[in-house]
Amino acid sequence: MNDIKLTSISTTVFERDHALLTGDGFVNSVYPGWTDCEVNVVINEAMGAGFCQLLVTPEKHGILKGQNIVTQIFFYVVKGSSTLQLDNGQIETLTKGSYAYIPIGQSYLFNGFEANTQILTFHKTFEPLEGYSVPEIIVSHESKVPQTIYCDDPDLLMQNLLPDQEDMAFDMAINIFTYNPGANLPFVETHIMEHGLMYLQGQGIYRLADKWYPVRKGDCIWMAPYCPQWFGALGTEPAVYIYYKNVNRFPIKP
Ligand code: UGY
Ligand code: MN
Repeated sequence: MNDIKLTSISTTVFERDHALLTGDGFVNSVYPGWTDCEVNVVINEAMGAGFCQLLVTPEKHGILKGQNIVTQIFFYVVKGSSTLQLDNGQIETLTKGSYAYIPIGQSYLFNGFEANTQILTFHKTFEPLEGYSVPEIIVSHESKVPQTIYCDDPDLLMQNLLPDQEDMAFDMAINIFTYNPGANLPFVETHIMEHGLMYLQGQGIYRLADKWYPVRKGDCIWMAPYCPQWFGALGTEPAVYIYYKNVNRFPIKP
């Protein structure tokens, strides 16, 4: 029998208040200043989001270069490695699990990529807060960030990659959430904050609004403000995702 390929099948879902982006529908875009790389705009204002989430796959000689004027960028190395050069001439080597937060007013230059490097980025227009200055650059690695117990459940472990809870200057949080096998969110969350996330490991079931989706490593999700959300981990290894959340700014401007 002939092997018939059904090209009309996709696991991607797009709803008014959430989306599941599994990568099967990605079509490359171009990002000015980023050369010799595949850029997938996974989440963007065009779909109703208040931020952007990109997945970048650079060639070895690719370059990601830019200057942040009104939009801050968080870079996370999903796999591979690269070099990052900052405004002050400082040069950093980033490996899997490394991250760099580049605030407004700063430029960046990533190059020297290892083969098959993949970089996840979150972009948010910075909202200044009276009495606070713009945050500083942060370059670190997830292994340096302690895991804390979430909602009194020792099987739910949270890492805050940015110091948004100690410093109101930050208007975005980027966290890594680890669920031990069988662990789940203790209730269906419904909140003003928005999320963009990517699975780094494992699998489970995500409830978004009134729908239930199987999710696994590599999948990305957008959750609009007030989208009811719940996750339960399945399988034998921990389920891990990195996610964005807008924080520290009351939605009504003074
Ligand atoms: O921080 C959060 O709101 C997080 N608990 N939400 C989520 O994982 N969907
Ligand atoms: Mn949430």
